[in-house]
Amino acid sequence: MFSNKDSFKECFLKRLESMCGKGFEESTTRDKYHTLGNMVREYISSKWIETNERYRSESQKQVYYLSIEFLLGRLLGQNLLNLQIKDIVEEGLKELNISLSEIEECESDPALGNGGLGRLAACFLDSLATLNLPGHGYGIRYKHGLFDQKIVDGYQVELPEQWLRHGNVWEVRKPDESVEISFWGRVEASTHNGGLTFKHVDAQKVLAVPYDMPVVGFEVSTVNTLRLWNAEPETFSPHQDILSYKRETEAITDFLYPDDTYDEGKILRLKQQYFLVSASIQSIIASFKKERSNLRELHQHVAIHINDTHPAMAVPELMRILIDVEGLSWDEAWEVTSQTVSYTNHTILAEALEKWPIHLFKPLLPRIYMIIEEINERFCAELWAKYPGDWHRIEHMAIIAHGLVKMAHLAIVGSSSINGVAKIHSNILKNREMKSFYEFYPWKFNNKTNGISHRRWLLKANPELTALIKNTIGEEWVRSPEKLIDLKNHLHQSSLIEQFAAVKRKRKEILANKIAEKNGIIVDLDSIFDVQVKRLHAYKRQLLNVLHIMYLYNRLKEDVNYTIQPRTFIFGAKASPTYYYAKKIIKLIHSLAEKVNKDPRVSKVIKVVFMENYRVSLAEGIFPAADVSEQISTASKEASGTGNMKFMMNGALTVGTLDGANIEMMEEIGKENIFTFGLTANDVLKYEENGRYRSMEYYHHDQRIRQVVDQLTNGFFSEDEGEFESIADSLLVQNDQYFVLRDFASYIDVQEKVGLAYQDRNDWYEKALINISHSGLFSSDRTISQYADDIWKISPSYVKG
Ligand code: GL4
Repeated sequence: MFSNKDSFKECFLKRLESMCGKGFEESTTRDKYHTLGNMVREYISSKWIETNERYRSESQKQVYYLSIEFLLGRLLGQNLLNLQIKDIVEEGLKELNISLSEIEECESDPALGNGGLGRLAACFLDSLATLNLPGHGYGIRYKHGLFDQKIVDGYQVELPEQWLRHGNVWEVRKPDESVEISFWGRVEASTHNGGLTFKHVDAQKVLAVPYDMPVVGFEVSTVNTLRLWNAEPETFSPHQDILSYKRETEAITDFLYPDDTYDEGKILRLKQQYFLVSASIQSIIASFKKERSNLRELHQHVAIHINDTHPAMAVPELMRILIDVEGLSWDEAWEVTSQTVSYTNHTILAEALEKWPIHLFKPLLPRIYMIIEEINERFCAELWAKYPGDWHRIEHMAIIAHGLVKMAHLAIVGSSSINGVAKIHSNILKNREMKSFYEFYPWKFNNKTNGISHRRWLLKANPELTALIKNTIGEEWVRSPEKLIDLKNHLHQSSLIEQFAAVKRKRKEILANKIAEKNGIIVDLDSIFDVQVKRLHAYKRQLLNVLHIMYLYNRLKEDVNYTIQPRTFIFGAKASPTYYYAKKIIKLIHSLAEKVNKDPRVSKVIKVVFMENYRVSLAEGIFPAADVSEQISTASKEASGTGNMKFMMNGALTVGTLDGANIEMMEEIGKENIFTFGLTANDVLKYEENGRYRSMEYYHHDQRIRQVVDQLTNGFFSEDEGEFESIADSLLVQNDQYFVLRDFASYIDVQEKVGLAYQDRNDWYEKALINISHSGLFSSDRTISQYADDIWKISPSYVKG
C-alpha cells in the first residue's frame, strides 16, 4: 500500500482517478473522502484477515456483544489514528493542498444509537480491539439512524437521518453468510425416539444479510468485527402479495427507535429484537461449528453478552437452536445457555423495563414463546421449592405474569452474570429493584462501572490537550490511561497551568466560532462555558439548569449592582419525537435564549446557546471547550452517565448530584475538586416511599422559586401564556416527580460557588488538571478488562514473534 507521505500521495492520486473517473482538479471533496476511505479500508483488510485467522488457529474464547444500538460516530479520523498513519496522510494531503479535516467532515456520522447506551457499546468495541481481546459486536444496520434535529422557531423538528445516502466505505456485505429468520406460523410437535420434538412451520421467512465493519485496535494489529444485519426479502418465496411482504421485511431494519428509556410496545420493535438475536446466534453457532462439533462445550469457547434487555431473547433463541436443531436435551441446553449468556442492566427507570403483551408475542414468535413458558415454569418450580407457599414472591419474580413477558426477568434467569454500570446503580439493583433476584442468585450480581474510550474523547477530540500531556509526562498514558495520574507531579509548575489555560482557550475559540457560524451568537471567551449536553429527559433535569438561568436573569434585572462571573450556558439535546414534555423544554430553552441574549445588560454577562442536532461529531467539539459540566440528574436515576467522564477527561469541573458515576469521580478526585449539591439517592428513595414531598411548600416558601415558576405562565416568555403551562404543572400540580424545586436552593448555592471559584484562575485550572489526572480510571479499557476477567473469562490474543 503506502508507507510514507510520497507513496501515499502517489497512491491517492492514482486511486482518485480510477475510482471517480475524474482528474484531481474536477474531483469533489466527497470523491476525495471516498478515495481515502477505500484506501484506508484496504490498508485494514490484511490485518483483519490475519486477526480472524489468528483467532481461529489459537481457538481463543470469543465474546459477542449483542446490542440494539452502536453509536459509532465518524470512523475515518479514528481509524487513521489507530492505524498510526494519520500524520503521513495529513501531510501528504497538505502537499496536495487538501485539508484532512475537511475530508473528515464529509463523512456521515452514523447514529445507530440514541445516547449513552449506544455510545458505550462503541467505546467497548474500541477497547476490545485495542486490548487484543477477541470480541465482536452484533447489531442492526438501520437504514436511518437517530433523526436529524432541526430547530424551527424554537421547536424541534425531526428529519430522517440518511447516513447511507452516499454508501458506507467501511462495510463489507457478506451475502453468503446470510441466515433465515422465521416469524409467525405455528409449532408442530411430533414424537421422535420416544421424545417430543418441535418444528416451527408455516413461518414467514426473512433474510438477515450481514454487513461487516472492521474495528481497528489502537497501535496493535488486531482488527475485530462489528457485524450489522440488514433485513431483506427472500428471493424465491411464494408470497401472494410480494410487494407488501417486501415492504414489511425491509421495515425491520428501516429505523432506529428514537428512545432507549421507553418500552416501545410496538410489534416492529419486537421484530427488530428477534431479528438481531436470531441472526446473531445462528451466526455464532455457525462459526463455532467450523472449528468444533460438541455444542455442550459452547460456554467454554463463547461468551454472549446482552446489552440491556433488548437482546434478551438470546436466551430462548439459543435454547431453541440447541434443542430443536442440535438435538441437545433441555437440561444440557439450559446448562450451556445460562453459562454462555451475561447481561448488563442500564437503567432503573420503570418506563424502560421491557414487558411484552403475550397476545403480541406469542403469534409472532410461537416457538420462542413456548420456550420462555417452559423456562418460566421451571424457574417458578425452583422458587416454590425455596419459598414454599410464598405466592406473592413467586408472582412478583415470574417471567410471565399478568399477560406480560418480562424481559429483565428472562435476562436474569438465563444469565450467569448481571451487572449494573456504576457502584450506586449496582447497589440499587441489589437492594431494591432486583432485590428478590439478588436474594435468590447473590453470586450472579456484580458491578462494572462504565468507561469511555480516551482514544476518541481525548486523543481524537482534543489533539491540543493530548500534545500538552505528552510533553509533560511522556506517552505511556496513551496505552495505560491510569498513568495520567503522573500529571499530578507537575501541578506546581505554573507553566503547565498556563499551557493548559491556553489549550482550553484555543478550544473555546474553536467552539465559539462554530456557535457564531451556526447560531449567530457571539460569546465571550472569558466567560465560563457551562455545558449540559445529553438526551432531553425529565430526570436529567435540564429544567433545573433553565430555572437557575432565569433566576440569574431576574437578579441582574432587579439589582443594577449585582455582578457575576460571565457565563455562556450551552445546551445540546434531542428529545424523543413523541415525548411532549421534553420538546417543551427545548422550546423553553430557546425562549429563554431570546430573552437573555437580546437584553442589553444581561447579555453582557450571560448568553444562552442551544446547539442543534447534538451527535458524536458535534460532541467532539464541545467537551474540549467546556469549563463546567452539568450532571444534575435526580439522585438515583442516572445509572452511570458517561458524558460526565468525557468532560472530566477534558478538564471541565463537574457540577453534579451524588448520582451514577459522579460519586466515583468524587471519590477519585476528592470533594474539593467537584461541586456537588442536592438530595442523595437515599433521600430521594425515602421521599418516594413515604410520599412526604410537597413541591408546593417550596414554591410558597422561596420567593426565588415562586418568581421563576410564575414566569413560566405569566406571559414573561411568550404572548401565549399557555405555552409552558405543562412545565409549570409538572412542578406544582404533579408534585415535581424529579425534585427540581427541592434541589433548587442548593443548586443556586453551588453555582454561586462555581462563579467565585472561577475567579481564582490558577486554582481553577489546577482543579481541572487534577480531574484530568484521575480520569484514567474512567477509561473503557479498565471497564473492558474487568468484563473480560470477571464475566467473560477471555484473554488477549497476540501476534506471535
Ligand atoms: C443508560 C443510562 O441512562 C446512562 O446513565 C448510562 O451511562 C448508559 C450506559 O450504561 O445507559 N441507560 C439507558 S436505557 N440509556 C442510557 O444511556
